[in-house]
Amino acid sequence: MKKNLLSILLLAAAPALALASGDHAGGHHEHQEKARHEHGAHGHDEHHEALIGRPGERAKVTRTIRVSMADTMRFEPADMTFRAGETVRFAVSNHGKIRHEMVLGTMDELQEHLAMMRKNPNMHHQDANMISLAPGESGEMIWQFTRPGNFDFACLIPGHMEAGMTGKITVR
Ligand SMILES: [Cu+2]
Repeated sequence: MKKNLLSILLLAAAPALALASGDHAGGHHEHQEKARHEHGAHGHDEHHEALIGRPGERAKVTRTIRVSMADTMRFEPADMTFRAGETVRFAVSNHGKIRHEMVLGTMDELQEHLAMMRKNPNMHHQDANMISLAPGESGEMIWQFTRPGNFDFACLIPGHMEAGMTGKITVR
């Protein structure tokens, strides 16, 4: 009787185990999807859609701003004003002898991103709201500012933002 009960339990458990492992695979997949989604949101898309704006379309560019970055840990210009809705092409040049980058965001987002960079110094990141340039390199970033507010940009190479490599963006 005891043995019978045990085999019934085993039989009952078998499909449950199969189901559980199926669930596990599904759950794991979902987890990855979720993680990727959260990373994307954190990384930039949704945040920027809501705050500083969104990746711009080349056809809608109404202004080009030339930005230079240098080993003095300064952006030139370091203060910019745009109108809400404006799509801007940033033509960025690194005049230094070390890598620099220009990352758009709110100060909170930039600080958060900086903390991530500190944890993973070798992390390579590339996103629509940023441009990273090797010494002597030039590149561009097209961005649409969607709402009024006070925003920031910074170089998130370790030590650079701390040394003052930041700038202000005002959207009216
Ligand atoms: Cu820098």
